[in-house]
Amino acid sequence: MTAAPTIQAIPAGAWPGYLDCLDEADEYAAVEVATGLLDVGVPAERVLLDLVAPAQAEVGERWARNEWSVAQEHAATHISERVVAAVAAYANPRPTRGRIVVACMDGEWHALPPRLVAEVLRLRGWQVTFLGASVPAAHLVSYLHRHDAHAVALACALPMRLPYAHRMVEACRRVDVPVVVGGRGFGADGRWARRLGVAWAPDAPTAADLVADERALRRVPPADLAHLADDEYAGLVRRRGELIDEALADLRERHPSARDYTPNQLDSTVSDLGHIVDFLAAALYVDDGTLFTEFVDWLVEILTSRGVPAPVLGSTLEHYGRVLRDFPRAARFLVAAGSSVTAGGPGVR
Ligand code: B12
Repeated sequence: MTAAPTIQAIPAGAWPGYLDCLDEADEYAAVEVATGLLDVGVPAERVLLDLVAPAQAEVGERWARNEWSVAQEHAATHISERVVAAVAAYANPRPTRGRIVVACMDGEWHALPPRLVAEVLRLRGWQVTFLGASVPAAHLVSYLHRHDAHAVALACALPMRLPYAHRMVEACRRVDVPVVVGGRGFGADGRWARRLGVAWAPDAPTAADLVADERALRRVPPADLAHLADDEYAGLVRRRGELIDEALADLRERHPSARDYTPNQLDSTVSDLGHIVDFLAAALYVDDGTLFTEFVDWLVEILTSRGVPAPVLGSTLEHYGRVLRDFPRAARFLVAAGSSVTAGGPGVR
């Protein structure tokens, strides 16, 4: 008897075909591409990590370039969720190891990345409980009290959620369950996880290796947050609403066209002004101005692709700098990010 052929990697042709399925919102064809790969022997883990994950990153790029609407992004993400479910059902592994609880930080709605991690852990024999998006810390802890978990894997896709991430990590520690974190929110090299004193994995396979080594999971240097004693983070968070209102008034004053914004434009503007405060607060929390500059560079690209000129953002950063002059760290971060805007930012053409 000859064994079925086993292809270890995704064939080059599968990728554009799969993206076309997402583009055309054809969930049946997308599921067929994925299960077709499983049929020819591609391991389920490869389908999840080398097909679904990079396709989602491409979805994000298309949205960022304003080529795809929010609706197209939502449709594509829904299809990816269907594909993940189909791959999981096809592989159908039985647990042989302890329980890992996988959850998103409070306020974090990017549930698909940790879902991929959850499925990889499952494929490697763990019994996984996936709690999904935005899990409040208190609820996570009471869940951990009731279920004996070997470890918790916490996801954060947006750096602005890092202060919440820290609270959740601390809450898990109080019930003595080791934690591994992951997702784009911790920085490409995980440097903000190190600042928060928690084990970090860049990807699902590394997370799987880490949870299998409980000592490594617990052997992490403690959090390094002495800078929080200056109260800048807490002060900024307390003034969040007032800061956004004032920044909007300043914007209307300096750029009269902003007075005629449609309700949708106004919504996006208020949301952007809030994100500026939230990312600045997160940068203060981990005491790293590059967190804020990276966010501002990203925002310049988003706004430019939607026809909003970068100087509008520059003047808002100057405004925040003026009203936050008693916050020396914040003022420094704002100046650094402002110079990046003036210089054109890395992605601005
Ligand atoms: C789909 C999507 C959404 C969906 C999420 C739905 C869902 N069910 O997940 C929705 C519509 C909710 C959404 C909302 C928003 N999103 Co969004 N989203 C995305 C998108 C396109 C795909 C996410 C994804 O599935 N990625 C695929 C995974 C596999 O990639 P990954 O993160 O690299 O994951 C790997 C590792 O990081 C690691 N990992 C990931 N998580 C974890 C967890 C653990 C525990 C471990 C160990 C490892 C680990 O392992 C993974 C596999 O190896 C990304 C683009 C992108 N590049 O990711 C934007 C993106 C993350 N979103 C973005 C933004 C800005 C937002 C919004 C703020 C938009 C808005 N204005 O409202 C909101 C914020 C909502 C919130 N509060 O959480 C930006 C973030 C930019 C930034 N500066 O931080 C991105 C990058 C888009 C872009 N190109 O600009 N989004």
